Amino acid sequence: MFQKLLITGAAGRLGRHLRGSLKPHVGSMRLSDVAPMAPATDGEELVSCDLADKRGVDQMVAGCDAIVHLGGCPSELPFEQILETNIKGVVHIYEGARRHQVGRVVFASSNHAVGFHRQDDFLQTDCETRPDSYYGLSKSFGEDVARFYHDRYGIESACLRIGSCFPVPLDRRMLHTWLSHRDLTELVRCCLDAPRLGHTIVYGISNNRHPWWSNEGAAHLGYKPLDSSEPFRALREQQPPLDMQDPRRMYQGGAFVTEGPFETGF
Ligand code: NAI
Ligand code: 15L
Repeated sequence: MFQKLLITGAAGRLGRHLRGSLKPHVGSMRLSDVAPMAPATDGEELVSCDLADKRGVDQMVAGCDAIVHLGGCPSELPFEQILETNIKGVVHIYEGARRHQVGRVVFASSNHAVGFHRQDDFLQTDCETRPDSYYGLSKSFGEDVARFYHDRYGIESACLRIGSCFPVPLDRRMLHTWLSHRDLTELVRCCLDAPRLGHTIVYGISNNRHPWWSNEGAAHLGYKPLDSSEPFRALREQQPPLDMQDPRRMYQGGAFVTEGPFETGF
């Protein structure tokens, strides 16, 4: 069991959930965000920190022995914003891990690292990345940062290509991509408990009936999802389907493949 787990993005949707659900699995937690967080309870410590601030991140990481890195922009934005939060942020986290001998990082990557694969493709964990946005590029970059810090410094990582982690699937696409909160916890717990992690890529999905992704390549984690999007099928199929030629229906990334361009910085 890790003695002090750092969770970044702890004020966010997934962070708030994992803050509660991971508690029994770790000694104590350091919770960090730029946004306000609920007051600390037993075994918790709060640190306000901008991921773009290298020195601040370095201090935040000191004294932790594992990191769950959720912080950053969760959707498409102009490049300059993605650069500050997601791209600099992930490098600062791994630099902190290197400097303070943190052995294990769980990185919230995203399905948008592979979002320009077609919806009729079935992807393995070692498929080509095909980012669908600046956001997707930042996640694909983060996966490469994780690989570099493993090859060079031996820091172990799990890069979670999370599908759609919401209380329930919200639309037809999410019948394929949904990850329940309970399965998210189980997946992160498996990544923290695995005796050997190396550099692992794993899809964050529940046991959905028609998935686009296989976790065969990450079987060593022992992740066994308990939930499925199937009970929501009838409800979500009441929504009208998109046209077959609509890029949001052709590609796995859905609406992300059509976001932008952002005319900034000219
Ligand atoms: P969220 O937006 O609710 O949480 C992200 C948190 O990061 C926020 O609390 C925000 O204040 C913080 N943050 C943003 N910029 C920051 C900065 N510069 N410095 C410090 N903190 C900063 O997003 P959510 O849904 O909880 O996602 C968490 C992570 O999981 C994100 O990295 C997202 O890309 C990833 N993810 C989430 C999916 C989902 O379905 N919720 C799907 C795929 C990936
Ligand atoms: C993501 O990466 C986003 O963070 C999340 O808000 C959803 O949009 C999700 O992907 C998705 O693809 O449904």
